[in-house]
Amino acid sequence: MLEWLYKDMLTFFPEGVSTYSQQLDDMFAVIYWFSVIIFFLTYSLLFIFLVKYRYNPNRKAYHFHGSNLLEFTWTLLPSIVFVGIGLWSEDMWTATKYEWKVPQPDVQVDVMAYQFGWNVRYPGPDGQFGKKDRSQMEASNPFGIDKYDPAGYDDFVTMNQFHFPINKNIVVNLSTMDVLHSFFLPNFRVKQDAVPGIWIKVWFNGFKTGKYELACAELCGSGHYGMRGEVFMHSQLEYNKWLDEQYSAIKANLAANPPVPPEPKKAEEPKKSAHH
Ligand SMILES: [Cu+2]
Repeated sequence: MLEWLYKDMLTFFPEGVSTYSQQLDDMFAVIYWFSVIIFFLTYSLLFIFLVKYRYNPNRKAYHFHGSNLLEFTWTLLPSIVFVGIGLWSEDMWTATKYEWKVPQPDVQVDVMAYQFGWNVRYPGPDGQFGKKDRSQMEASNPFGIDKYDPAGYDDFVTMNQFHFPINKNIVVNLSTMDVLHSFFLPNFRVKQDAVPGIWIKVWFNGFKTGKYELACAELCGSGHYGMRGEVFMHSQLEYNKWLDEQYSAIKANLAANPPVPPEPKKAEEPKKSAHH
């Protein structure tokens, strides 16, 4: 029952199912064991000294000016450890976080977080996202899909449900409508803040089918605890099947209600200068 007393914290991680999850876990484990060893080392020394040099009326305190060798050592050793971890993690950080390192996407979605849920937008049968226009954002159009762009007519939006194929590069363009949220996929070792007004690319490649949890990892308001989503990782075949179902529903809908292209945007009249 008190397993957690002797089990190390690493066993609390959920199963890792992305291509880079093992690498990140390895790094976490090394940092963890460094911390554990240094913690017990320093605290043992502290207690030994507390007991050994406790108050004794027959012992006189003495003063000394410090030791260069000791100070040199305790500066150099942590420096080596920290610089080492820094260099080691740099590669992984770059590979998982840098925009210019995001691999060629096989599947791309837009995700717009809000209080308290996730809108997911797929490009539709034409494989292309319609343009986005923030001025057209409203409750019924959370992404601000530009109604002047025909590429957006077939885009479809789901809520709190993600479907992806395994062994493919998934790229999520992440933003939020209101406050900061955080896109957290524990099984994939993905965590990225969503920031209003900008789009941030998140990528992962999962190798195991199943249903996984998406949680918001930023305390974003009273409903934060319920800001969850489900990520379904399918085989390519199953994924295609799901996609085909969505596509045929969209095509049927578009055929029944053909979109009326709106009047083209009027060129804005040049504003008259208010001062002279
Ligand atoms: Cu949130």
